[in-house]
Amino acid sequence: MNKNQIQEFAKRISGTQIGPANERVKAIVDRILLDLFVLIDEMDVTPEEFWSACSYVTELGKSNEVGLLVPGLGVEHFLDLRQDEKERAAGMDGGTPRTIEGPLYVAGAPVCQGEARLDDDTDDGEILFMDGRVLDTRGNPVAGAQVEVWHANSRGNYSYFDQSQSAFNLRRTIVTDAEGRYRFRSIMPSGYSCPPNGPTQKLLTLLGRHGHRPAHIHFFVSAPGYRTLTTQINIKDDPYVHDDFAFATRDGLIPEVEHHTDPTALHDMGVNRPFATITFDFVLPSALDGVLNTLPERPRATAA
Ligand code: MBD
Ligand code: FE
Repeated sequence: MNKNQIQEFAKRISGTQIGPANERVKAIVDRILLDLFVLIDEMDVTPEEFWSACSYVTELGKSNEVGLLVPGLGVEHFLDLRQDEKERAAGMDGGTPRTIEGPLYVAGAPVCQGEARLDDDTDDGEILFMDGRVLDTRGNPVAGAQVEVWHANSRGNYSYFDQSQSAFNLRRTIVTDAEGRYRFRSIMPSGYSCPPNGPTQKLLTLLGRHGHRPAHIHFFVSAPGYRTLTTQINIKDDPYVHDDFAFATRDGLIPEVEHHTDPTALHDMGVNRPFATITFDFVLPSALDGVLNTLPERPRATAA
């Protein structure tokens, strides 16, 4: 088709307004339609292809997998890259790298002072002790910071979404002590994989891609006067650590993991089987005008 003809029709749709519009929504929808028309025309999308895409979007929504396809197509990481750039432009620097939240956070986890046990003692995965500090960009401890942590079990499943787990299993909010320290006992997570029969994996397969994430642990780290950090650490030995379907692995987010089997070490930690340790400090930049210092609003599950 002639480009002008496409533009004329897009303009006609935009011009059917009979009352006040939300100008932002209107501008975005106008642009999406124009780009869609051009794409359909240039790629000669057939009606069958078009309607199968509509069914796909319907299925994606019905399966509640929109929040899974978004990271799978790299869009959530793209939002991170833009946020990084905005912060750089505003003069915010330093701090632990951010990486995507993903779709599996649940608000309302128990709040613990300084330390917590995350697992409910039903998972026989490797015992994990993780500790560290929350620091400002000059290396001073941040006392009273909230470290919200959530991760999968040894089968790669998250409590709440996996109804077979107890409420808030592997989810806690830990408040740092006077030295900015947090620590927890848990079990080593396994990597997550997209539901094999769901719409996200269906599209990934059509793209010749896998739907696996390396084992990882999520965090929101916040304190008054600091920019809230959304991040994850990745488990170093995981085969997918540099092949994440969600593109969330970043330099600086792959700490060393030490595995301990020595009987004295087991005794000292009060455990009866081998365990792993990870130490990781979170560095928070000070809040700064002109950037988003809080979590972006998005729909999130909440449990009591
Ligand atoms: C996850 O655990 C996750 O963190 C992301 C981003 C997507 C799917 C599952
Ligand atoms: Fe995750």
